[in-house]
Amino acid sequence: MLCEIISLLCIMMLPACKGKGTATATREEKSAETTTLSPPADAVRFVKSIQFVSPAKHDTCSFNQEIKVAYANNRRFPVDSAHLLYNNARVATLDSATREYTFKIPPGKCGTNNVKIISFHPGNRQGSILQPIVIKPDKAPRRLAFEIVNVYPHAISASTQGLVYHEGYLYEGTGIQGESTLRKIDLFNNKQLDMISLSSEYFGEGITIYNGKIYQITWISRKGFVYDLKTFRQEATFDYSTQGWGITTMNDTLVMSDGTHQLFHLAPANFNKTKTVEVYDHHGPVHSLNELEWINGRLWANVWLTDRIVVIDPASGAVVEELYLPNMLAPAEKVKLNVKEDVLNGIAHNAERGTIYVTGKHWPKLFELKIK
Ligand SMILES: [Ca+2]
Repeated sequence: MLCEIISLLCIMMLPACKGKGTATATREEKSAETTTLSPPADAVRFVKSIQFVSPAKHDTCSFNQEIKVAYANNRRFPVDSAHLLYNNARVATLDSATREYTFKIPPGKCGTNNVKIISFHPGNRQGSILQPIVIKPDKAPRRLAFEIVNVYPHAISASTQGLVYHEGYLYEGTGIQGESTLRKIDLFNNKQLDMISLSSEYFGEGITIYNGKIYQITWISRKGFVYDLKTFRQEATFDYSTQGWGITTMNDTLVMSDGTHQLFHLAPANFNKTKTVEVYDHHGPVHSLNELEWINGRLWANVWLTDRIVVIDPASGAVVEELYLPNMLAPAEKVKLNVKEDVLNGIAHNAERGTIYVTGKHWPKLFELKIK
């Protein structure tokens, strides 16, 4: 009965059906169901009448791939017709004899999407089923070519977790408990202009700049800090519910990674989560997204423990380009690093020069790259 009632409410609330409203209304509806002895003759009655044959829950498809949707009905409920919906938009109306339909997945968002069927039965009865499926891009990312246009010294004390270039200066957030800092660097004169240390309980992670403030997140403390850009004076703290890995500014939105394949949109004013984007390439979810940078309409992300930077379409979450940076350091430089920890991390964008800066944890060098 509960399923029937939830189905009823989902249909009543089309096109969007989720969250607290359903639970509240369910109680009201349950009450109505038990107190009404004879509903009006023309009222729609919602029944558990159909089930999916395909796709299976969390089946994976690609954009532009054809998907066969098939369903079966309970013999007690012959079907007059049915609507097939994809993400709550109607794809087709099926007649009484048709139980399957094939359609092409339109380009949209990666990750979880929904197929839904609403069935219509004699006696003003309706059924409804919903199946989550997983969608990934249909194309491999384009591999970017690059040239190194400058090499700068980088402090080997810095376990780079966040990197931003802003109005002539490089800002760096570093990690490790007891060693975490925020730094301002004059790259062109090889001078560290400012540095503050985080309290030893915090493992510093990504940084970004928005509206004259620096935002710095921490790994597992679920605590972030807001500093004045010029003075480095801490002005506020904020909380969030996930791990903190990377952060960047996308127009008026902060975007944060937590080491999974998800990116979270956060409102700078209150740090409330406004959207979640799932990042996929043509193989599947891209896990371990780390340091971030917003460059020319795309989100760039280091993939933790790899030499790979992925370039993400912010709307769909699809990895559209990728940059591989192996062997940036000479063997003599690499032997001084902890190979398991001191990986490529840190992306900053110099919009005036049309270049990007990359480095790694405890790397002795920072590279300026031009993408070809
Ligand atoms: Ca960055």
